[in-house]
Amino acid sequence: ASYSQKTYAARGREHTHPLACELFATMERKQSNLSLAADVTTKAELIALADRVGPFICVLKTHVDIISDFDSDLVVQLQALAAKHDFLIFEDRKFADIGNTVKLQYGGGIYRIADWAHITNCHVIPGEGIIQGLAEVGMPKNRGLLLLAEMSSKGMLATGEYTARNVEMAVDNPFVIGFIGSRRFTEARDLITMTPGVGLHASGDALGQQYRTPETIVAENGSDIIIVGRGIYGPGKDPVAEAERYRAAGWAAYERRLQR
Ligand code: 5IU
Repeated sequence: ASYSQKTYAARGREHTHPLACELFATMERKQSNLSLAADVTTKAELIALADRVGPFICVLKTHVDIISDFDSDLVVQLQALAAKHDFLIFEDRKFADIGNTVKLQYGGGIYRIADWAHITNCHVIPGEGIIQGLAEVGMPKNRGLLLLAEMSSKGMLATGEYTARNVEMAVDNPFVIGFIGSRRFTEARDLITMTPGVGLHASGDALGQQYRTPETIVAENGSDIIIVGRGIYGPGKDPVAEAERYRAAGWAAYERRLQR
């Protein structure tokens, strides 16, 4: 059977990457395939949002370089919230340089991403060396990498042959746990797809974002995790109510997929 026809629980039991096992187990425990894209710009806002929405998500997706008052205490607090609410942390760093440089960016600098982010991601524009460089830092720490096989924005250039090369590189490298993209890409091994650009509220924004529903993404396309940002915390929203609504919608779409 296709991996998209299997339960998250079964995939977690059978997976060869310990981080993927942990992620699937979390999803099953919380009945959640929802990731929050927390694009807020202060430490206090990020901590407050993660604490309120934490109970409903399997993954907290961060952009630490947009936090105006970032410090190492933020990371300590995020890790405590990850333990309290049972979620993983995904720093959406989108590395894109040569292997040697990304090693330095991932392991060091102000952010020391590899020390706290369970998951990060990269573009494969530089070729396979980027994955090798990140793996040298991340593998010993039991981290996992997603390749940016597609993007959600209008006119994005990651299509066709480029997407196919992402899939080949992912299949070949044990540090890679999956993709950012809109669908399930391969049955060669159990790679996880996470999809941004998910919304029940709008069709897009003024800067090229495009939204599709959890039903399309999870039930029809076979993606595993929906990533939702402004649909949860945007202007006038109640983040707790919206997080529960998206959790329920994502999980219902997963249950419909199992019955297809
Ligand atoms: N994001 C995308 N599209 C992509 C990738 C990442 O939207 O292709 I790769 C990020 C940007 C933002 C979040 O952090 O996902 C989506 O937020 P909204 O749900 O608020 O649009």
